Amino acid sequence: MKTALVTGATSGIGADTARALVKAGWRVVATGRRADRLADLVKELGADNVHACAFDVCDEAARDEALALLPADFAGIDCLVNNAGLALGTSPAQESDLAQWKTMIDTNVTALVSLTHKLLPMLIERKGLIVNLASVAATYPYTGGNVYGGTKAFVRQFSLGLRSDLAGTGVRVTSIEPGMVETEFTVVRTGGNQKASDDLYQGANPMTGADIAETILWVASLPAHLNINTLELMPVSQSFAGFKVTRE
Ligand code: NDP
Ligand code: 8X3
Repeated sequence: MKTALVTGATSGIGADTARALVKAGWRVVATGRRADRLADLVKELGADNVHACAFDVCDEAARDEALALLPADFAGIDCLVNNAGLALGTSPAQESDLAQWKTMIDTNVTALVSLTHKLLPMLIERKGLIVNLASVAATYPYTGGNVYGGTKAFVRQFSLGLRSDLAGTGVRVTSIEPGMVETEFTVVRTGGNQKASDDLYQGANPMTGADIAETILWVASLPAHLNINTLELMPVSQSFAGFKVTRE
């Protein structure tokens, strides 16, 4: 039985990834700040299958303390799903809040890099898999995406760099790059505005957390000689717009 550590398993893509992996026979270490949500997940999926590990990914000491207490059955990590992340704000750069920018960088970049660095020796030993949640925002800029898009471009390029460095180790690395997925993402981004979130997804038939979870499970289930480098997904309703031209 293999074990995956999924960050951000208290909602959205992470929670559904934990569900999909457990259904396919994996053990899951589920992490996130909201301990009550993790407890619900353990209740739903079973304590033999899921171990809850509540910590803020930005707090390395708390993370290390929690991971040091993993029971033996969950202590060997074969797959790291770096999913915890967020966007804050949709303002143009010149009107953005620096504190929000720093929180996105701390969470989406620094914490992801730090956890990856911590688990790399074990992942190499076990010829494991790293799945990083980037975004279409890594590749396609949009107004108000500024630092969020920058963090996701980092995640994408870091994933590809890891592939280069890990050549010969048997460790696989995949950057998953979704477009619009209806989760708590937009509620968080708008500071708790459920209506803004509902309006965004209304009539758009967005992807679901389960759609992305099934994709992650597929990546994790491929034969050991096969690596998906990057995988970009969108709902059919989402596509590309043209360049913007401002005129004098
Ligand atoms: P959700 O808001 O539903 O889930 C985000 C998860 O990240 C939560 O479990 C949250 O847990 C966790 N998280 C955030 N900050 C921290 C922190 N400091 N410490 C620990 N956990 C944290 O959003 P999604 O499921 O949509 O997002 C998951 C990933 O997918 C993100 O990286 C996002 O950027 C990416 N993504 C999302 C898309 C979308 O359209 N929804 C599209 C492309 C990529 P808690 O609050 O309990 O700590
Ligand atoms: C989230 C997708 O398009 O809102 O990563 O940036 S988008």
